[in-house]
Amino acid sequence: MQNYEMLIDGRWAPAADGQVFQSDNPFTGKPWAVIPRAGLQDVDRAIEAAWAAFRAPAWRGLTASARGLLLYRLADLIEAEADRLAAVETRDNGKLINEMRGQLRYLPQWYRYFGGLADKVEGRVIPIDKPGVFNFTREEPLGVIAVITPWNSPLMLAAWKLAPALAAGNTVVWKPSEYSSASALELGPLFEKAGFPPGVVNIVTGFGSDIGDRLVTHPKVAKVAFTGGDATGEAVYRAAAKHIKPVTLELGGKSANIVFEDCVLDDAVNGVVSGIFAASGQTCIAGSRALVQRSIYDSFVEKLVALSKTARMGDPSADTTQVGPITTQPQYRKILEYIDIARGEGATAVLGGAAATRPECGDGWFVEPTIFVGVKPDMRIAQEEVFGPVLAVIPFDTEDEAIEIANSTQFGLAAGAWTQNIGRALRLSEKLEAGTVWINTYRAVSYLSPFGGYKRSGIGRESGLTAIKEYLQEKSVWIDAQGAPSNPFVMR
Ligand code: TXE
Repeated sequence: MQNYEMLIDGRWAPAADGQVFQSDNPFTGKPWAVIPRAGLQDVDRAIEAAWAAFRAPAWRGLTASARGLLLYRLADLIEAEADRLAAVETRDNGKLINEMRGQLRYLPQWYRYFGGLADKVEGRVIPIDKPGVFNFTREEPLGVIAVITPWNSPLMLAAWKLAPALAAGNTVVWKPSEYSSASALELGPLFEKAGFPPGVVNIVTGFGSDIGDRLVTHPKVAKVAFTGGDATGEAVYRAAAKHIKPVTLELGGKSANIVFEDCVLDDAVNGVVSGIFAASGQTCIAGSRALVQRSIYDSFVEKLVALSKTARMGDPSADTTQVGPITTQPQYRKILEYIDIARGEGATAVLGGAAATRPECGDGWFVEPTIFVGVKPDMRIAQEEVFGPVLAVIPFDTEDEAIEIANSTQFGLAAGAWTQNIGRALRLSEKLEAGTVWINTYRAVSYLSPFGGYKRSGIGRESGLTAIKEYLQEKSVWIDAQGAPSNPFVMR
């Protein structure tokens, strides 16, 4: 068992009341780490530390360029430790080592990109319509940001928030998921090594039910940046509203992967498989609905099943494994429940449809890659996020019908389409109600490109130039250079 401590105000410490919890390895089904279970006292201390650090000259007095440099150093340190951090994530959340290694090797780019952006945040001089008055704007940080992250891509989704928040000059209290806290605690020392002053980044571990509300509602927290489920996101939004706090929310989806008869069939099959079975479907952008044009429906489903059948399940730390375990036991149960719901609604599993009991799955929490046909767009299996390796296949006849079905859920995180017709690609890019539209590709993200949800999939954008605005507020400054007397009883 590995024992961890939390990072509060530059010091490593257990929870004030000594509470801990165990983190399980989803492949062995056994605990491997002991994590501090923070209580309200710990959260308060972390927020106070972040509040003080926000005002202290050691952080506030840094030039934006110097702040950027800290992020660059952090990026280099992460790069040097990427494979080790990836192994920790795989042990803790059961995702494939190949996937976690790829994420960890890529994520320094977020810290570099926003580090570079730190000193390019500029105000404006307004050609104001009042003679003798000078009006300009300042872009200022908000203060303490509560960063709340999930278990599926722990350090990657944290980087999407930490990098712009810190580049903009804020300080942070970060609560990773109770199912994947270890990698956050392994990352902690790198902030110190990079030279971030104590209290600028605090990491508290524990349960959303114990400390989530306090993090969100504490009066000294200026903003909440959250990725997680839509029900929790709604609770966070509601709690933040009590104090009129801004939020960035990324809440998952029910993304459609649309296959037209004019596609390159093998590419589309590959894309649909990658959309739903990579990461065992535990991604916010999972293409969990495949909409397939009726003229190619039978041949497409046949090829889809044939390829999906070949997926190698097993130990996520083996390079050759393609489908790993489900990260949490509640999630495992939820997926199996949805499989029952789909059957109850009249859908038919043409592949999988059960827990995986293959010998190579050991005692892990595995679900067989599952493909449902006979799905109607209004069924729960086609409307609700499962967050597992469960695909709903729905036929359509025309482009308009495909668009209508794709847009018929309350979510709008992403959508994919497979077509050789450029006109159709352009029409889809306009008509699909989703924050990301992929044509002839799927599951591509970059630090350069904005990411976020339409509709119930969330509020705000992460990555790309505009993301830093989520962590800034604009101030308008007026200077009267003329000093002319004016009537105090009317507006100037
Ligand atoms: O997520 P939660 P869970 C979806 C997916 C999954 C479902 C539930 O459908 O089945 O969410 O997963 C913290 N105030 N996604 O229960 O609860 C919690 O401790 C403040 C989609 O694991 O959303 C964790 O740190 N915070 C998703 C974080 O919220 C609270 C990724 C996310 O946990 C809180 C993961 C509260 N009241 C799951 N309650 C995506 N968008 O990628 C909990 N938390």
